[in-house]
Amino acid sequence: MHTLPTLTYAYEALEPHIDGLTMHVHHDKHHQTYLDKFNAALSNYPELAKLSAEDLLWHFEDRVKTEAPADIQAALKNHGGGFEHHNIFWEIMSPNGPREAVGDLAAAISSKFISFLDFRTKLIDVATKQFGSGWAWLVLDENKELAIYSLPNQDSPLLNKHYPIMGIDVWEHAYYLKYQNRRPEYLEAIWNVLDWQQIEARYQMGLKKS
Ligand code: MN3
Repeated sequence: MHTLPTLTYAYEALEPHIDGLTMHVHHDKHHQTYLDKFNAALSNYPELAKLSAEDLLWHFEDRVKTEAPADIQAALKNHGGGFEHHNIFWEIMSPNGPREAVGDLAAAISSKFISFLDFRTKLIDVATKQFGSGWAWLVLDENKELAIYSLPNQDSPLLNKHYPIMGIDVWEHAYYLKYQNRRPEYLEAIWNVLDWQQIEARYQMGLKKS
């Protein structure tokens, strides 16, 4: 059984940028529901249940598609994606941490996107333009190159063996209580709570992932 991660900071710790009520509902209700449905979908597939959510999505083609029927595949993609994406989301935010890329990732971003500011502008742009629900991602692609794109719903970069370094949730549940329809304001505010030490750690993990 997969379990809900406990936040390493208080629900209110990201205020005023991300409010405590949104964090409560997002973590305790939305994330919990993805988890419950993910575990339910795995209940008759003990071999798949042994994989981490990351590995289950990473090995979707060679494991899930050969071991589970279509309806279970769909549930694992949607709820496994929803579960893992929120694990990442809580991990890459904190009340204090460097607010710009550090270490090897800082160098890689400068090399790929000219500057951190240019990268930030591009990521906000794809997040703004994602129609309806989804996520904007910074990933390591199959060539271990940085790439930016958005995906709808809980479709995961992991399904294409792209490693998610960081992602911004643009489902309305991520911002509607505080920002209502003003997604661009949320997409500006979130940079005040992204923890680039944690994101650097994910970058190092992504470089090693195979
Ligand atoms: Mn969400």
